[in-house]
Amino acid sequence: MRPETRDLFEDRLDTTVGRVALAPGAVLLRGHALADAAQLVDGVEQIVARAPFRHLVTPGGFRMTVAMTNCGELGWVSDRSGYRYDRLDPESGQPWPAMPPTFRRFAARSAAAAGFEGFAPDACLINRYRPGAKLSLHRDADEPDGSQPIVSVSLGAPAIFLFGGAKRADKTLRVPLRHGDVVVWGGPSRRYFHGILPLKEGGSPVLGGERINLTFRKAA
Ligand code: MD6
Ligand code: FE
Repeated sequence: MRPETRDLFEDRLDTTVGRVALAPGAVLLRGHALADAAQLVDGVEQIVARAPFRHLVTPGGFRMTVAMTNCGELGWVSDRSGYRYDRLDPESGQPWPAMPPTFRRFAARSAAAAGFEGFAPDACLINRYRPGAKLSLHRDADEPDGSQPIVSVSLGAPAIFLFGGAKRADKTLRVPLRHGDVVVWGGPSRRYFHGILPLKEGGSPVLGGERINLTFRKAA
């Protein structure tokens, strides 16, 4: 995209409704989770009762500002030895809570709406942002099958999603994500750099000012 075109696109992103293509294989479905939001939040509460949110440590030794947990057969974890998917919650030594059937169905439906039929996630990473929490630019590259998309659901407070390119230094698009928005992301841009800017205070009373993000993956 030429820089001028990109700026115009970015200016309009905040007010767009419906479906917006962000990059090849990446599509924003505005409000696609609104009808299921209450059920998703209930599910998260039940998961968190068994596998509480925790601040993981990066291989470099930094405590992440985002708190995380998982449901499904596999959960994403980080510690001093690296990043990986694990069948067990390292805090409890027990398997991660099962992925609720409503979560599975919602993820498959969202993927299909973006053109990815037959998506069967086995991992759901749950991120919790309180004001100030952020997620630095990263790539999701721990899933072996890059042909499978990631379905990402935003709940609660709004945040700015930075959507970059194949290289860390590529210019990033700023995408405002709000309660009920879904991003389905696969294809050529599946391993692009992305992140979340520090969450603002008082962004939304929904979920008491917190933001919850669910990312559904096929990790085995
Ligand atoms: C977030 N999301 O929205 C962070 N990764 O809180 C991600 O890091 C992400 O939204 C891969 C695919 C979609 C995502
Ligand atoms: Fe990611």
